[in-house]
Amino acid sequence: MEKLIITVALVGAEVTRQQTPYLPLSPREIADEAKKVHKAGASIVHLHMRDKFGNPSQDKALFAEAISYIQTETDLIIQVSTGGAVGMSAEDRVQPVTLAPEMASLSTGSVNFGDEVFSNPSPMVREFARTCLIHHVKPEVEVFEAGMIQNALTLAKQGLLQHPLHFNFVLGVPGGLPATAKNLLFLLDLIPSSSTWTVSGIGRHQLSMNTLGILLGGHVRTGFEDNIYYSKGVLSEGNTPLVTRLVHLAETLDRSIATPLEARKILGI
Ligand code: KMH
Ligand code: ZN
Repeated sequence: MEKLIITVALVGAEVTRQQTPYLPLSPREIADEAKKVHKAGASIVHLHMRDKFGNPSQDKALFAEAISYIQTETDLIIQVSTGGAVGMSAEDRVQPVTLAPEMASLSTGSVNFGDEVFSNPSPMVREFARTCLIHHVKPEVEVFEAGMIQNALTLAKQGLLQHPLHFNFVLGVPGGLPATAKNLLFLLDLIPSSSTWTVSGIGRHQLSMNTLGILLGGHVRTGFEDNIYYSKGVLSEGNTPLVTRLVHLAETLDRSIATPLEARKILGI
């Protein structure tokens, strides 16, 4: 099997300091957290930003500040979010892509998201994909529901996504596809064989989905965006313990860990 790429979604858009005091918020705090997970074995950081009140923000200046620290202090692959938070405008969401990071997330369909709707109409997704192409940014296709794979294949046919595609299966969002082994295997059957893939599990499903990713030859995403607990009722004291546990688990299961340089080769960046 290929070496394992560990992505860390350091902060997300929904988690609050009330839920965990370990959540990084400012660009400097996010960069410090990135440095720690880099040391622990991560090769990609998935970035969201927060404004000075801790609210989710797609402000390009906040991204630019965090990216500049991370690029100076590590060789991590930076993946900006184009999902932002539910209800943000398309113009806001796409802003960080224009900084030309190496990667950006790209959700290729709409999905219920708790009591809300994470809205991704096709014309908007095409526009985001076009912006990625213009800035030479590799999209990570975020799959919350099976139909989003077909939408990505349609984008590829239209020349808006380039093979080999890279998918992230985000399983266990309330309103989306549940985090089960059967669902993961079903999704794997739908992607082109040239693709790379990673898997994220929400909440208590994070560790089980990551374990399947390691065993099945995929890659894994961990981090506070998806889960703030180390074990039932016990908060993780930062993102790093989640990464360290995955490194041990992967090594126990005979998967070695990709450096950022090796991850770039695997993903064709
Ligand atoms: N915050 C969610 C509504 C992404 O980063 O691309 C969407 C999200 C996906 O986080
Ligand atoms: Zn995200």
